[in-house]
Amino acid sequence: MYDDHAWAKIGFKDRFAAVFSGMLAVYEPGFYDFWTASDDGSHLYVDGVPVVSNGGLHGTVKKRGSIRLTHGFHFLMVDFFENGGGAVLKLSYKGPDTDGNEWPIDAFVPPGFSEAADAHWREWPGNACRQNWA
Ligand SMILES: [Ca+2]
Repeated sequence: MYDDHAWAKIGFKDRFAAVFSGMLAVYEPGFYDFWTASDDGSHLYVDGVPVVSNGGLHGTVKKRGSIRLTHGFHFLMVDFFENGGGAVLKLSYKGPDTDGNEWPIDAFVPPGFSEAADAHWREWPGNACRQNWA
């Protein structure tokens, strides 16, 4: 989960875009719900399929999408942009693996936010990119 504080900590304030990707392990196959809650817009793709469409300029809005997943690893990618004011990005999911509960997806966040983890994160190509909006 990234809020204003977390974004600022990695040097992102206003007017930037970021892309995060990672793998989600699915044990029980079936239908899974995914959510993004974001300020401003975001989109979530699972195995390249658009699942959550939460684009546009807005305060924190939470949107859901569903997809059927097989047992195994699935590739998640979320794009996000922030164009002023607050900045929030939260991901969550629910399905057979979560016993019907909505669980946060925080695997994209480096554990501990230590200086070393922050430095490693910044140097990891493709995980976060900065864009100048002239
Ligand atoms: Ca905003």
